[in-house]
Amino acid sequence: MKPAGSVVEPNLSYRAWLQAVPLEQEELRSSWARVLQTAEVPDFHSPTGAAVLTEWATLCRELLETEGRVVSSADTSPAPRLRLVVREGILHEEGFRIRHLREGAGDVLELAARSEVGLLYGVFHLRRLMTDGVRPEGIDLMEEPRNRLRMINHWDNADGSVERGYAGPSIFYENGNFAHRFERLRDYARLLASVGINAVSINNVNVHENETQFVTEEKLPEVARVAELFRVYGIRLFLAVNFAAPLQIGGLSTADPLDEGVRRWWQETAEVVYRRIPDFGGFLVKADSEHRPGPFAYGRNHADGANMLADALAPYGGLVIWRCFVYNCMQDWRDRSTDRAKAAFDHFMPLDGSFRENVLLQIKNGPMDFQVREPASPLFGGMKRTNQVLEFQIAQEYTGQQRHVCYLVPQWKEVLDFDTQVEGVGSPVKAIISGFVYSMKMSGISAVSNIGMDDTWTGHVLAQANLYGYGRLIWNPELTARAIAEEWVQLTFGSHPKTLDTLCRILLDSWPIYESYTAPLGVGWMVTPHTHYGPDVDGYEYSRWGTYHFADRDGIGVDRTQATGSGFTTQYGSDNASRYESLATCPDELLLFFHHVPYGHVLHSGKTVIQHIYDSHFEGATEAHRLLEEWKTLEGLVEKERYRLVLDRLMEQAEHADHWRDVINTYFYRKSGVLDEQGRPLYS
Ligand code: GCW
Repeated sequence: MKPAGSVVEPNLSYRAWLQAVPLEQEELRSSWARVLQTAEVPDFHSPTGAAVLTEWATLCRELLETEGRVVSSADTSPAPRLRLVVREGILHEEGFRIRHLREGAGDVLELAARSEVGLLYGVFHLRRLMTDGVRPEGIDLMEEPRNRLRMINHWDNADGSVERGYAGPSIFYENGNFAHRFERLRDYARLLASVGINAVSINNVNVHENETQFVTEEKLPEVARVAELFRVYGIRLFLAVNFAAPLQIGGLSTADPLDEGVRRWWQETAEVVYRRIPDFGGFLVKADSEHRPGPFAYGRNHADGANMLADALAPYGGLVIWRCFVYNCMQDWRDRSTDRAKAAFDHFMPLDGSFRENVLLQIKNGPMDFQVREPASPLFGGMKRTNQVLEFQIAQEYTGQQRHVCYLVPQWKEVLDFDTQVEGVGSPVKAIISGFVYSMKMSGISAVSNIGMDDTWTGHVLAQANLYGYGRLIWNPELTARAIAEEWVQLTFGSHPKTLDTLCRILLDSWPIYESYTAPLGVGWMVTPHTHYGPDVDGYEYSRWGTYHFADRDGIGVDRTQATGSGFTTQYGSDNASRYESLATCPDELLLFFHHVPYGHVLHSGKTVIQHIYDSHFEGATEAHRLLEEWKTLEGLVEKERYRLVLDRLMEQAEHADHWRDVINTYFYRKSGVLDEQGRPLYS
């Protein structure tokens, strides 16, 4: 890292984790310069090859402050070099191997892959190794992604807005049209490729009229230009489609998936799309969910709908990613027999095995909706004969909206590591999703994007760690949250030990802190309706959305047990079902997700529920202030621009955490009448 404050570039936050930070240690720098300065290059066959070379030259320039030199593979002089090789036999199509070889007088760093995109991933990996202080001598490593589909879903609208977007307007669109920000799109594709993302859907799953047009002859040339930019970086483009498109733009009188005319319309549409974009990824569909059209209107089921689209795409190798976020959003809060958490399983389990080979069901990580804490969806492990995609949300809709720092990698790891036990102990979600437990034709992970036009991409500089971390984690779910945080800090802010230590602590503590001053013990919600920012304990309590906490003067929580509640617990494999069913074994952090208990109920921690609520909220707010103080110790170590940006956010967070604390504590004091054991103010 350059000495503090010496970097005057205005756009450091825009560069995110691809900074131009020369290696500081002289010895390290010269040993890398030795093997990287000269590159032996094969004949490349696609623009991806050119991107590989650009990235290598960028490494030389930005990390080694030297100009790279290219030689052809026919050059046999014994000078040290980086050898780029495309070779059959490397394990995975997108994997790569990096080896240090001694060849006569010169040493060679060989980067081999089966594809040009594998080489691209390899060059980005070199950047990580260099920044981490690894020396080239002795390197021998192989990397391959554990998940085949590694996707980002944009919820961007053609009018330029982003549903649940917290980082400014869309980078893709404005005023109902494509915005043609090609440079920015290229920079974005590069960021995504640097962490191994290989698929992107570019429009909101709530497909409005303007975006429905994207599959028409008129709009496809624009889509194709975007696809071309992403293609260079190994990223396939998908579109979210409106199930009622045959009605809306096709001039048909029905969208019934079994109607011949409808089937033909989608086939013709697929043909038109693939003529323009031969490697088009496929369609992403939100159907019969939150008022979106779907097959139910015609008395058909999700398999009828998904398979019809799948048949249209199959001739071209296209995929249908069909979302399982289906529930009754017009619930009557008086109706205690309906439980939203059960809905996805109830809808889709009976259809397991009836989907085409090119259909993937996309399942949100939890049964509700991206809350700060939820159990894993029971569909993981439940469905055994259907291709699956796990859906995370990088956008912090319910976790502080990129105004609060909330590093989500630890949360995602808990989901991936959750043992479904469906094939005995040792069937974690990550092994199901990667296709390891039940072989799947295609599977993977996708997540809702957190980027926009903001200079920082993500609104909060520290929220960049979530985008980075998402890519790294789904490439290899065995990486620890700490290791990923360390990589990100070093790439983004340099390797000063104090910066590394402080920022890793801030990141790793942030999710538990956010959890402790917001909705307690897994109960979720308690947010302001519609915006979902800030506390409103009863905001959704008497609404149609199925999101209740049932707090009264005696207790709180949702009874989802088989014995006395909705029976959601039975959707899990047997050991997990009984673990969640019993108060004796249900983990504290999910207690109120599964049980309704009196405020005096004693947790495994030894505290009563009410005292836990008070304590966690006082501690959480104190901790939020501590994050701010920790950041302040980095003044002078982090350059001014990003120091200020993060400082502002953390100040807002600390103040807002106090607000959460007081609203939640006061609410539960008023309901329960129980005083805080420590006599702290409850603002009665
Ligand atoms: O979490 C909810 C969001 C909606 C979103 C929906 C979904 C795109 O509040 O904004 O719509 O989930 O996932 O479809």
